[in-house]
Amino acid sequence: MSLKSHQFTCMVQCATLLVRMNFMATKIPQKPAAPKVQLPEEGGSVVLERRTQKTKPPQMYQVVMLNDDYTPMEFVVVVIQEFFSKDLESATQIMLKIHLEGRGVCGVYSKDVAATKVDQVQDAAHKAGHPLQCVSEPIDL
Ligand code: TYC
Repeated sequence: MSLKSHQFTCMVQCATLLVRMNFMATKIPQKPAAPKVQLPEEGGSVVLERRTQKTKPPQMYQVVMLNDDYTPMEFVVVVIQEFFSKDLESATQIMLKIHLEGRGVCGVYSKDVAATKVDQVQDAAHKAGHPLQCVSEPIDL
């Protein structure tokens, strides 16, 4: 049985791949060497040394609901249940805290989600004719 040239090429490529895979699997991973700082006298421009990038967790935002004298307690409880996924008991506790202390945290989210929650609450309150207000505030992690 004679091998056609493309069959032979294919076999060589396959073997090369296997050798490379074996090499990659057995080689101990090493940190790439940091590039050297090039001084102005040598090349005329300064190249900064590469730093390992540290990724920070994203800034989170708490959605705070504010008390007022007019919005009915029942409406606030429904809003907290609806938009902040709380059960009746937790929603009632949050509403009472707001009523007694002036403000209360309904949930913690990423910036965009927190902004959406604020919009949803304001929209529902406006449509129902209540002055209920809520704001989003960045929190320290
Ligand atoms: N203070 C309101 C009342 O007595 C109830 C209320 C609670 C309003 C929480 C707003 O975010 C609020 N009807």
